[in-house]
Amino acid sequence: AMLSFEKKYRVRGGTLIGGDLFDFWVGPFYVGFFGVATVFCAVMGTALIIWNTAMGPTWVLWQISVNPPDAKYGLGFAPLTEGGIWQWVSIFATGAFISWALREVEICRKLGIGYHVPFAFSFAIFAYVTLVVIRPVLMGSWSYGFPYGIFTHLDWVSNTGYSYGQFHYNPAHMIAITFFFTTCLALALHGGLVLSALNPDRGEPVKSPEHENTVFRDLVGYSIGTIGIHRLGLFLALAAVFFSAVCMILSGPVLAEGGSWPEWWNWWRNLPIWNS
Ligand code: BCL
Ligand code: UQ2
Repeated sequence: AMLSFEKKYRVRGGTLIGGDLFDFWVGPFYVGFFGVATVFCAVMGTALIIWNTAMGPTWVLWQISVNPPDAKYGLGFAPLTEGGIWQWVSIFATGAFISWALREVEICRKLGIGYHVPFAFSFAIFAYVTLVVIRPVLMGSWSYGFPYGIFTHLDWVSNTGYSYGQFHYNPAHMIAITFFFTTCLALALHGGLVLSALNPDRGEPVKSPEHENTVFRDLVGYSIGTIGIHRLGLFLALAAVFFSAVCMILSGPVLAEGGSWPEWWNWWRNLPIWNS
């Protein structure tokens, strides 16, 4: 069913490519050139994963894995059954993610709103591309990409972490984690505050943003404000993902594989202030 406001916002135009050709909806979904591109890439990637699985050794869901090539193939194309499928899945995955972001852009243009949503999603894409393209290219081999499997990607994270000693000592990883946790704090405060104002006792009127401001002014002497909390939330979430990508560029391309994050901190231990 079409919601009452939906019709009003189904306007022509705003497309980046294809003009009017794909400018239509299927049910609630806007299609556009990039809707077609996303579906194409997603179907191709999924078909490749199923094909890879059909060649064995298992259909057990959490053990299925599409693995990157061996290090001996460097940055070249590998034979399909020796990592080539992983390379094509990566290409189609990247194609699907970027198409999805551009479809978001087209929708924003239609509505005449800001590009905050595709801008934010581009950070997630950047983190993915960092892991399977930027870092492998900087390290000289596609073998550094992570495998597409439930258990196998967990094993990759663990193995990769331990090949730099103690990964908790990675400074950008520390910052990323701190931003992730702060994001949760901010959303808990925000969700809690909004619900507390909008769900008064039975018979009581709904409370205003001034009540919301007052809670935090009484509590901590400061309110960031109703727009401010959303700016803060977006910043915290994007910074979390950005520093995650940075932490993986530091692990390998900067601090060579087999290096040690705990030992990296020796510059601090050796500062002349306490080391004389
Ligand atoms: Mg660590 C990474 C936290 C312990 C090794 N680690 C991360 C970061 C995050 C984190 C900061 C992952 C988030 C991220 O980047 O997302 N680690 C973390 C925490 C602890 C921790 C909180 C903890 O102990 C409490 N880590 C350890 C231990 C090491 C370790 C000490 C192992 C022994 N950690 C590593 C390694 C890595 C991390 C190695 C990383 O590679 C990772 C990282 O930084 O990656 C950049 C980024 C988000 C993405 C990449 C997702 C992209 C999504 C794409 C664009 C869209 C997908 C669409 C989807 C397919 C479609 C869905 C279908 C629809 C729903 C229908
Ligand atoms: C706020 C405000 C909101 C909010 C929240 C605050 C009326 C509805 C949660 C309070 C936020 C503060 C004090 C900043 C906290 C800082 C960090 C780093 C978590 O003032 O305005 O709008 O939802």
